[in-house]
Amino acid sequence: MSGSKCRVCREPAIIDLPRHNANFCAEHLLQLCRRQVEKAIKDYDMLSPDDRILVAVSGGKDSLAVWDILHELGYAADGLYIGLGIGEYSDVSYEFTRDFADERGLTLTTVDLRDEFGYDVPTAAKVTKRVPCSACGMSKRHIFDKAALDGGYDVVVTGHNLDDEAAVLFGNTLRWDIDYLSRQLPVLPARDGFPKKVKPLVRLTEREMAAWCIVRGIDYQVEECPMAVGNKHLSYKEALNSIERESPGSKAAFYLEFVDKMAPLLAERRSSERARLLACTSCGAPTTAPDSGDAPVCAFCRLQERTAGVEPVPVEMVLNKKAR
Ligand code: Q46
Ligand code: ZN
Ligand code: ZN
Repeated sequence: MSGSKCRVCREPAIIDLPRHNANFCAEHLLQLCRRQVEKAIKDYDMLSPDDRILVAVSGGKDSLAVWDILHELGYAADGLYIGLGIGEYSDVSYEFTRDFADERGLTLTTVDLRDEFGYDVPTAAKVTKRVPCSACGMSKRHIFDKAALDGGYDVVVTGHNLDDEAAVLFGNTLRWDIDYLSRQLPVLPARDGFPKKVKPLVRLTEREMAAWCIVRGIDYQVEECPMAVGNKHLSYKEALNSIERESPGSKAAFYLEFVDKMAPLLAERRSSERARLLACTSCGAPTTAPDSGDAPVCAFCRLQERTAGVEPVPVEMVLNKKAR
Protein backbone atom coordinates (compact mmCIF):
# COMPACT_ATOMS: atom_id res chain seq x y z
CA MET A 1 0.00 0.00 0.00
CA SER A 2 3.04 2.27 0.22
CA GLY A 3 2.47 5.53 -1.60
CA SER A 4 -1.14 4.91 -2.60
CA LYS A 5 -3.73 7.50 -1.73
CA CYS A 6 -7.35 7.39 -0.58
CA ARG A 7 -9.76 7.96 -3.46
CA VAL A 8 -11.84 10.36 -1.37
CA CYS A 9 -9.38 12.51 0.62
CA ARG A 10 -5.95 11.77 -0.97
CA GLU A 11 -4.48 10.89 2.46
CA PRO A 12 -2.38 7.67 2.64
CA ALA A 13 -4.55 4.59 1.99
CA ILE A 14 -4.73 1.51 4.25
CA ILE A 15 -6.53 -0.82 1.83
CA ASP A 16 -6.89 -1.38 -1.89
CA LEU A 17 -10.25 -2.59 -3.18
CA PRO A 18 -9.78 -3.71 -6.79
CA ARG A 19 -13.51 -4.22 -7.35
CA HIS A 20 -14.00 -0.50 -6.69
CA ASN A 21 -10.78 0.22 -8.58
CA ALA A 22 -9.68 2.40 -5.64
CA ASN A 23 -7.78 2.70 -2.37
CA PHE A 24 -9.20 4.02 0.90
CA CYS A 25 -7.94 5.50 4.18
CA ALA A 26 -9.38 4.15 7.45
CA GLU A 27 -12.07 6.82 7.72
CA HIS A 28 -13.31 6.40 4.16
CA LEU A 29 -13.20 2.61 4.35
CA LEU A 30 -15.64 2.86 7.28
CA GLN A 31 -17.77 5.27 5.30
CA LEU A 32 -17.86 2.88 2.34
CA CYS A 33 -18.89 -0.05 4.58
CA ARG A 34 -21.63 1.99 6.28
CA ARG A 35 -22.98 3.14 2.92
CA GLN A 36 -23.02 -0.39 1.51
CA VAL A 37 -25.00 -1.59 4.56
CA GLU A 38 -27.41 1.34 4.27
CA LYS A 39 -27.88 0.60 0.58
CA ALA A 40 -28.59 -3.10 1.24
CA ILE A 41 -31.08 -2.19 4.00
CA LYS A 42 -32.88 0.27 1.70
CA ASP A 43 -32.77 -1.68 -1.59
CA TYR A 44 -34.06 -4.89 -0.05
CA ASP A 45 -36.34 -3.30 2.56
CA MET A 46 -34.52 -5.06 5.40
CA LEU A 47 -35.17 -2.95 8.49
CA SER A 48 -37.36 -0.12 9.79
CA PRO A 49 -36.00 2.39 12.31
CA ASP A 50 -38.26 1.13 15.12
CA ASP A 51 -37.78 -2.61 14.50
CA ARG A 52 -36.71 -4.80 17.43
CA ILE A 53 -33.68 -6.60 16.01
CA LEU A 54 -31.98 -9.81 17.13
CA VAL A 55 -28.44 -10.28 15.80
CA ALA A 56 -27.12 -13.84 15.53
CA VAL A 57 -23.60 -13.41 16.92
CA SER A 58 -20.81 -15.99 16.76
CA GLY A 59 -17.75 -14.02 17.93
CA GLY A 60 -16.39 -13.91 14.37
CA LYS A 61 -15.68 -10.71 12.45
CA ASP A 62 -18.87 -10.61 10.39
CA SER A 63 -21.46 -10.93 13.13
CA LEU A 64 -19.62 -8.51 15.45
CA ALA A 65 -19.17 -6.04 12.55
CA VAL A 66 -22.85 -6.13 11.56
CA TRP A 67 -23.89 -5.62 15.19
CA ASP A 68 -21.44 -2.71 15.45
CA ILE A 69 -22.63 -1.09 12.21
CA LEU A 70 -26.32 -1.39 13.11
CA HIS A 71 -25.61 0.06 16.56
CA GLU A 72 -23.72 2.95 14.92
CA LEU A 73 -26.57 3.56 12.48
CA GLY A 74 -28.97 3.90 15.42
CA TYR A 75 -30.84 0.59 15.26
CA ALA A 76 -31.93 -1.12 18.51
CA ALA A 77 -30.25 -4.51 18.19
CA ASP A 78 -29.76 -7.21 20.83
CA GLY A 79 -27.44 -10.19 20.33
CA LEU A 80 -27.94 -13.92 20.72
CA TYR A 81 -24.95 -16.24 21.07
CA ILE A 82 -25.28 -20.03 20.90
CA GLY A 83 -22.73 -22.16 22.78
CA LEU A 84 -22.09 -24.98 20.31
CA GLY A 85 -19.68 -26.93 22.54
CA ILE A 86 -16.85 -26.96 19.98
CA GLY A 87 -14.07 -27.08 22.61
CA GLU A 88 -11.72 -24.14 22.98
CA TYR A 89 -13.01 -22.59 19.74
CA SER A 90 -16.43 -22.06 21.33
CA ASP A 91 -14.96 -20.83 24.65
CA VAL A 92 -12.86 -18.16 22.92
CA SER A 93 -15.68 -17.17 20.55
CA TYR A 94 -17.94 -16.58 23.53
CA GLU A 95 -15.35 -14.42 25.28
CA PHE A 96 -15.00 -12.13 22.25
CA THR A 97 -18.79 -11.83 21.96
CA ARG A 98 -19.30 -11.12 25.67
CA ASP A 99 -16.49 -8.52 25.77
CA PHE A 100 -17.86 -6.77 22.66
CA ALA A 101 -21.36 -6.52 24.19
CA ASP A 102 -20.07 -5.46 27.64
CA GLU A 103 -17.84 -2.70 26.23
CA ARG A 104 -20.79 -1.18 24.35
CA GLY A 105 -23.51 -1.84 26.93
CA LEU A 106 -25.42 -4.05 24.46
CA THR A 107 -27.83 -6.79 25.51
CA LEU A 108 -26.53 -10.31 24.85
CA THR A 109 -28.46 -13.52 25.48
CA THR A 110 -26.63 -16.84 25.51
CA VAL A 111 -28.10 -20.28 24.82
CA ASP A 112 -25.91 -23.32 25.52
CA LEU A 113 -26.77 -26.34 23.38
CA ARG A 114 -25.67 -28.90 25.96
CA ASP A 115 -27.14 -27.17 29.02
CA GLU A 116 -30.49 -26.51 27.38
CA PHE A 117 -30.91 -29.28 24.83
CA GLY A 118 -28.61 -32.06 26.05
CA TYR A 119 -26.15 -32.23 23.13
CA ASP A 120 -23.34 -30.32 21.46
CA VAL A 121 -22.10 -30.13 17.86
CA PRO A 122 -19.32 -32.80 18.11
CA THR A 123 -21.75 -35.28 19.70
CA ALA A 124 -24.41 -34.52 17.08
CA ALA A 125 -21.82 -35.05 14.31
CA LYS A 126 -20.82 -38.43 15.75
CA VAL A 127 -24.41 -39.61 16.20
CA THR A 128 -25.65 -38.47 12.78
CA LYS A 129 -22.43 -39.53 10.96
CA ARG A 130 -22.81 -36.46 8.76
CA VAL A 131 -20.61 -33.38 8.36
CA PRO A 132 -20.80 -31.35 11.60
CA CYS A 133 -22.07 -28.26 9.76
CA SER A 134 -25.38 -29.89 8.88
CA ALA A 135 -26.48 -30.56 12.49
CA CYS A 136 -24.86 -27.30 13.61
CA GLY A 137 -26.52 -25.11 10.97
CA MET A 138 -29.92 -26.70 11.52
CA SER A 139 -29.65 -26.26 15.31
CA LYS A 140 -28.63 -22.61 14.98
CA ARG A 141 -31.49 -21.79 12.61
CA HIS A 142 -34.01 -23.47 14.90
CA ILE A 143 -32.78 -21.70 18.04
CA PHE A 144 -32.51 -18.26 16.42
CA ASP A 145 -36.00 -18.57 14.95
CA LYS A 146 -37.51 -19.65 18.23
CA ALA A 147 -35.67 -17.01 20.28
CA ALA A 148 -36.83 -14.27 17.90
CA LEU A 149 -40.47 -15.34 17.99
CA ASP A 150 -40.50 -15.94 21.78
CA GLY A 151 -38.70 -12.65 22.44
CA GLY A 152 -41.06 -10.57 20.27
CA TYR A 153 -38.32 -9.52 17.82
CA ASP A 154 -39.33 -8.21 14.39
CA VAL A 155 -36.31 -9.51 12.55
CA VAL A 156 -33.20 -11.72 12.85
CA VAL A 157 -29.97 -10.29 11.42
CA THR A 158 -27.12 -12.56 10.36
CA GLY A 159 -23.57 -11.62 9.39
CA HIS A 160 -23.47 -13.47 6.05
CA ASN A 161 -21.24 -11.46 3.73
CA LEU A 162 -20.81 -11.38 -0.05
CA ASP A 163 -18.19 -14.16 0.00
CA ASP A 164 -20.51 -16.44 2.00
CA GLU A 165 -23.52 -15.80 -0.19
CA ALA A 166 -21.59 -16.12 -3.46
CA ALA A 167 -20.05 -19.43 -2.28
CA VAL A 168 -23.45 -20.86 -1.31
CA LEU A 169 -24.91 -19.65 -4.61
CA PHE A 170 -22.02 -21.27 -6.49
CA GLY A 171 -22.67 -24.62 -4.74
CA ASN A 172 -26.43 -24.46 -5.30
CA THR A 173 -25.89 -23.56 -8.96
CA LEU A 174 -23.43 -26.43 -9.53
CA ARG A 175 -26.20 -28.78 -8.41
CA TRP A 176 -29.07 -26.67 -9.83
CA ASP A 177 -30.70 -27.05 -6.43
CA ILE A 178 -33.81 -25.04 -7.25
CA ASP A 179 -35.37 -25.20 -3.76
CA TYR A 180 -32.25 -23.78 -2.11
CA LEU A 181 -31.75 -21.26 -4.93
CA SER A 182 -35.32 -20.04 -4.53
CA ARG A 183 -34.64 -19.19 -0.87
CA GLN A 184 -31.20 -17.62 -1.32
CA LEU A 185 -32.26 -14.03 -0.80
CA PRO A 186 -30.88 -11.15 1.29
CA VAL A 187 -34.31 -10.96 2.96
CA LEU A 188 -36.64 -13.80 3.89
CA PRO A 189 -40.00 -12.36 4.94
CA ALA A 190 -41.73 -13.50 8.13
CA ARG A 191 -44.24 -16.30 7.69
CA ASP A 192 -46.04 -18.77 9.96
CA GLY A 193 -43.51 -20.03 12.49
CA PHE A 194 -40.54 -18.17 10.95
CA PRO A 195 -39.32 -14.67 11.80
CA LYS A 196 -38.13 -12.24 9.09
CA LYS A 197 -34.41 -12.82 8.38
CA VAL A 198 -32.03 -10.34 6.78
CA LYS A 199 -28.36 -10.20 5.72
CA PRO A 200 -27.18 -6.56 5.73
CA LEU A 201 -23.58 -7.48 4.75
CA VAL A 202 -24.39 -8.97 1.34
CA ARG A 203 -22.70 -6.06 -0.43
CA LEU A 204 -19.45 -6.38 1.59
CA THR A 205 -16.63 -8.92 1.44
CA GLU A 206 -14.82 -10.88 4.14
CA ARG A 207 -11.73 -8.75 3.64
CA GLU A 208 -13.70 -5.52 4.07
CA MET A 209 -15.29 -6.87 7.26
CA ALA A 210 -11.90 -7.87 8.67
CA ALA A 211 -10.66 -4.35 7.88
CA TRP A 212 -13.75 -2.86 9.57
CA CYS A 213 -12.98 -4.78 12.76
CA ILE A 214 -9.30 -3.84 12.74
CA VAL A 215 -10.01 -0.12 12.21
CA ARG A 216 -12.76 -0.14 14.85
CA GLY A 217 -10.57 -2.05 17.35
CA ILE A 218 -12.93 -5.04 17.55
CA ASP A 219 -11.26 -8.25 18.75
CA TYR A 220 -12.78 -11.31 17.14
CA GLN A 221 -12.26 -15.05 16.72
CA VAL A 222 -9.73 -15.35 13.91
CA GLU A 223 -9.47 -19.16 13.96
CA GLU A 224 -11.55 -21.14 11.49
CA CYS A 225 -14.04 -23.47 13.16
CA PRO A 226 -12.22 -26.81 13.56
CA MET A 227 -15.39 -28.64 12.59
CA ALA A 228 -15.57 -27.00 9.15
CA VAL A 229 -13.87 -30.13 7.72
CA GLY A 230 -15.85 -31.46 4.79
CA ASN A 231 -17.58 -28.10 4.34
CA LYS A 232 -17.45 -27.55 0.57
CA HIS A 233 -18.01 -23.81 0.88
CA LEU A 234 -14.33 -23.31 1.60
CA SER A 235 -13.35 -24.71 -1.80
CA TYR A 236 -16.12 -22.73 -3.50
CA LYS A 237 -14.72 -19.58 -1.88
CA GLU A 238 -11.25 -20.39 -3.19
CA ALA A 239 -12.61 -20.95 -6.69
CA LEU A 240 -14.47 -17.63 -6.63
CA ASN A 241 -11.44 -15.83 -5.21
CA SER A 242 -9.31 -16.97 -8.13
CA ILE A 243 -11.96 -15.73 -10.59
CA GLU A 244 -12.16 -12.44 -8.65
CA ARG A 245 -8.38 -11.97 -8.86
CA GLU A 246 -8.52 -12.20 -12.67
CA SER A 247 -11.72 -10.21 -12.97
CA PRO A 248 -12.46 -7.92 -10.00
CA GLY A 249 -16.17 -7.42 -9.38
CA SER A 250 -17.18 -10.90 -10.61
CA LYS A 251 -18.26 -12.09 -7.17
CA ALA A 252 -20.55 -9.13 -6.56
CA ALA A 253 -22.03 -9.42 -10.06
CA PHE A 254 -22.60 -13.17 -9.65
CA TYR A 255 -24.55 -12.79 -6.40
CA LEU A 256 -26.23 -9.39 -6.72
CA GLU A 257 -27.38 -9.98 -10.30
CA PHE A 258 -28.78 -13.36 -9.23
CA VAL A 259 -30.84 -11.58 -6.58
CA ASP A 260 -32.08 -8.95 -9.03
CA LYS A 261 -32.63 -11.05 -12.14
CA MET A 262 -32.98 -14.74 -11.24
CA ALA A 263 -34.56 -14.81 -7.78
CA PRO A 264 -37.84 -13.16 -8.95
CA LEU A 265 -38.23 -15.99 -11.48
CA LEU A 266 -38.15 -18.51 -8.63
CA ALA A 267 -40.94 -16.90 -6.57
CA GLU A 268 -43.46 -19.56 -7.55
CA ARG A 269 -41.16 -22.31 -6.32
CA ARG A 270 -40.86 -20.55 -2.95
CA SER A 271 -44.60 -20.39 -2.41
CA SER A 272 -45.19 -24.02 -3.43
CA GLU A 273 -42.56 -25.13 -0.92
CA ARG A 274 -44.24 -23.07 1.79
CA ALA A 275 -47.50 -24.91 1.28
CA ARG A 276 -45.83 -28.21 2.26
CA LEU A 277 -45.01 -27.13 5.84
CA LEU A 278 -46.77 -28.49 8.95
CA ALA A 279 -46.26 -27.80 12.68
CA CYS A 280 -43.87 -30.16 14.53
CA THR A 281 -45.96 -32.20 16.96
CA SER A 282 -43.25 -31.90 19.60
CA CYS A 283 -42.18 -28.20 19.55
CA GLY A 284 -44.60 -26.52 17.11
CA ALA A 285 -41.88 -25.29 14.72
CA PRO A 286 -42.69 -25.53 10.98
CA THR A 287 -41.39 -28.67 9.31
CA THR A 288 -41.90 -30.58 6.07
CA ALA A 289 -44.58 -33.27 6.08
CA PRO A 290 -43.03 -36.77 6.22
CA ASP A 291 -43.64 -38.93 3.12
CA SER A 292 -44.68 -41.81 5.38
CA GLY A 293 -47.76 -40.00 6.63
CA ASP A 294 -46.43 -40.21 10.25
CA ALA A 295 -46.92 -37.26 12.63
CA PRO A 296 -44.48 -34.49 11.64
CA VAL A 297 -41.49 -34.07 13.97
CA CYS A 298 -38.91 -31.41 13.07
CA ALA A 299 -35.21 -32.15 12.48
CA PHE A 300 -34.24 -30.35 15.71
CA CYS A 301 -36.52 -32.51 17.89
CA ARG A 302 -35.36 -35.66 16.07
CA LEU A 303 -31.73 -34.73 16.73
CA GLN A 304 -32.50 -34.17 20.40
CA GLU A 305 -34.10 -37.62 20.60
CA ARG A 306 -31.14 -39.29 18.89
CA THR A 307 -28.55 -37.61 21.12
CA ALA A 308 -30.45 -38.01 24.42
CA GLY A 309 -28.21 -39.65 27.03
CA VAL A 310 -25.19 -39.87 24.67
CA GLU A 311 -21.94 -39.06 26.49
CA PRO A 312 -20.26 -35.84 25.23
CA VAL A 313 -17.82 -36.55 22.38
CA PRO A 314 -14.61 -34.45 22.39
CA VAL A 315 -13.93 -32.36 19.25
CA GLU A 316 -10.63 -34.21 18.61
CA MET A 317 -12.39 -37.54 18.40
CA VAL A 318 -14.70 -36.38 15.62
CA LEU A 319 -11.81 -34.71 13.75
CA ASN A 320 -9.46 -37.71 14.02
CA LYS A 321 -12.14 -39.93 12.63
CA LYS A 322 -12.56 -37.63 9.64
CA ALA A 323 -8.82 -37.61 9.01
CA ARG A 324 -8.54 -41.40 8.71
S1 Q46 B 1 -19.78 -23.26 13.52
FE1 Q46 B 1 -21.08 -24.93 12.93
FE2 Q46 B 1 -19.99 -23.14 11.30
FE3 Q46 B 1 -18.40 -24.79 12.69
S2 Q46 B 1 -19.66 -26.63 12.63
FE4 Q46 B 1 -19.88 -25.70 10.62
S3 Q46 B 1 -21.72 -24.47 10.83
S4 Q46 B 1 -18.19 -24.26 10.54
S5 Q46 B 1 -20.51 -21.14 10.60
ZN1 ZN C 1 -9.82 9.11 2.93
ZN1 ZN D 1 -39.73 -29.82 16.82
